[in-house]
Amino acid sequence: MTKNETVIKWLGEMEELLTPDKVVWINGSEEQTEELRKLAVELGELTKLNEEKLPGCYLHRTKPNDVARVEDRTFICTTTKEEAGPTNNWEDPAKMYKKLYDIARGSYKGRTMYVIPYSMGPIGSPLAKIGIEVTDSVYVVLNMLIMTRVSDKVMEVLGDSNDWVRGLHSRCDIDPENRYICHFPQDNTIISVNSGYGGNVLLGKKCFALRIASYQGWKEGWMAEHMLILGLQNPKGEVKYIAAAFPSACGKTNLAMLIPPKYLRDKGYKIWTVGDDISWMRIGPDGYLYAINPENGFFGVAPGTNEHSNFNALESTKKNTIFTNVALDLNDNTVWWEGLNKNLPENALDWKGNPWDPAKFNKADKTTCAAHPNSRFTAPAENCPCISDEFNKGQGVRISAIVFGGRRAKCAPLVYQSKNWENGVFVGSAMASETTAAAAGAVGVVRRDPMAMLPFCGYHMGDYFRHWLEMGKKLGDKAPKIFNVNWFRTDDEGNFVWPGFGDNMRVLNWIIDRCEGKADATETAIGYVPKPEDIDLTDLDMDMETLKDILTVDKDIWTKEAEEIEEHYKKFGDKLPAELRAQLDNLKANLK
Ligand code: OXD
Ligand code: MN
Repeated sequence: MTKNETVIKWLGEMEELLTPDKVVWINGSEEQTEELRKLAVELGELTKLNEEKLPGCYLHRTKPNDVARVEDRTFICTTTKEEAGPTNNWEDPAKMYKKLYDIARGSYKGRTMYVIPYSMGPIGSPLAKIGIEVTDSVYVVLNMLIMTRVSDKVMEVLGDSNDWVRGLHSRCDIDPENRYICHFPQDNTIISVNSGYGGNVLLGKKCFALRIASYQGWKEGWMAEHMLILGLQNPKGEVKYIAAAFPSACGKTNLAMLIPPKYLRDKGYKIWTVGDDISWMRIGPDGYLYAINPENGFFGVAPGTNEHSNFNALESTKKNTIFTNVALDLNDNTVWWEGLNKNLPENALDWKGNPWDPAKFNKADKTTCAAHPNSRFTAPAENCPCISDEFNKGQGVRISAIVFGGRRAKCAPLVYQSKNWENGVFVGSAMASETTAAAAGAVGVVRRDPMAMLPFCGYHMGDYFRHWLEMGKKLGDKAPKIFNVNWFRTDDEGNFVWPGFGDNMRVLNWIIDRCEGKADATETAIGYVPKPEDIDLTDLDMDMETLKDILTVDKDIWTKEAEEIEEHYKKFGDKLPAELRAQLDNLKANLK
């Protein structure tokens, strides 16, 4: 299938280690894909759904012990522990290879080794990269066929190059005690054993496109970020692009596919989606920052997705989609999840495949849910009604603004602009979100998640901050402007003040106006905050006083915040760039 010596050698080693009965190359053709779907149904890995209502859609259930990413079993295996840094689990590469090979040895016996050559990013794009994943799971193959670009052309583009990422996935016994998701950034290698859950086994996604790619970006002078990419079109038809990073449960997919309020739609405003999770960014020949979404589909959280919260995401799941761990409505062989609609199915199986009793459903008790709270849809990006024309173009979109955000009840204002790139890196490095009642544990606990990359940065975070600063120096005055948003300010009763969802467009418009020098701002201790009159409240049931309130920067709260950032920074020791320490000192001085 290939003349590439490096590929032939590695695949030979994999065959010898895993001892499959046969080897099948995946080529992305509809014919082969259809055969694999049929096989998956025969094997009981997929259930075919109602062909009229959900054409080409299937349901999959994972083992109940295997429903989410496992951060405590995720390792960065660099030569030294120092290189992986204080925020990653580390193990010596030689020791880890031995352990994983011992676990995986012979594990494909009686099974097929599928070889998936895939491109992250449009095939042949100068911003794209190639990977090869071997797996013994048809479910993984079918998901990779949606999430990445798989085709014979990938091997043509690779030629005899050694610049490709090796990925070994073996289901083994889905044993949680022996589950490991390991990265060897210095060898371009990923090994994942004993899991069948997407985030652990679709190796193109978090493992390659973030952990390995962040390391590659550091070495090669580009950036791999946990960011959505959207295009904002104004009534003149001009489109400006924004990349935005949020920790999980802050509505990234919703923002990426936002539908503007009616009065803005009527004027001709529109949002185009380029990506909902990952952004690869490089400096283009003109000196500006360009981004591609390396993925080809959406691996989105199902619960809470409905026609009001995210019409475009829901539409994306109406054909050729694989649902994982949602409920099966036996009445019409379709799927259901909490928050899809108010019609709790009377005759359904829950995500474990057991009969589900809607009478026992209690919103506050996750164990009574029909769908697992982390149940997912794997949907082709091309299904999305607002997918950008640029999505399949390899040159990337020029990023005007980078946006950070998190859930903060009282601290961060609705939106503010950092004073410059260095100050923006400081804002990103201090990013945090508060836990909600929806998750187990105490409510309101602040978790620092720099650039939303805490679980995804493949090297020392101090070096990662340094890399951001270096990129800013290279970009100079062509650098995107950096902003921070907070949709989650609450009133004294704990209710969200800002309506969020489509109305976030009002904030995005201010951001773009700032980038174009069209909007004014007030300088505060933390950065530039909008003048209240510059956030358009047309058709919104909100008065100026309320808006002013969520734009305030409270000095006492921020003084405490600065102390917490100081604590957070201690973790990075002498790898913390002096520029960021100076930014913190500056913030403290501004607050006096
Ligand atoms: C995801 C995540 O699945 O960030 O995208 O956890
Ligand atoms: Mn993500």
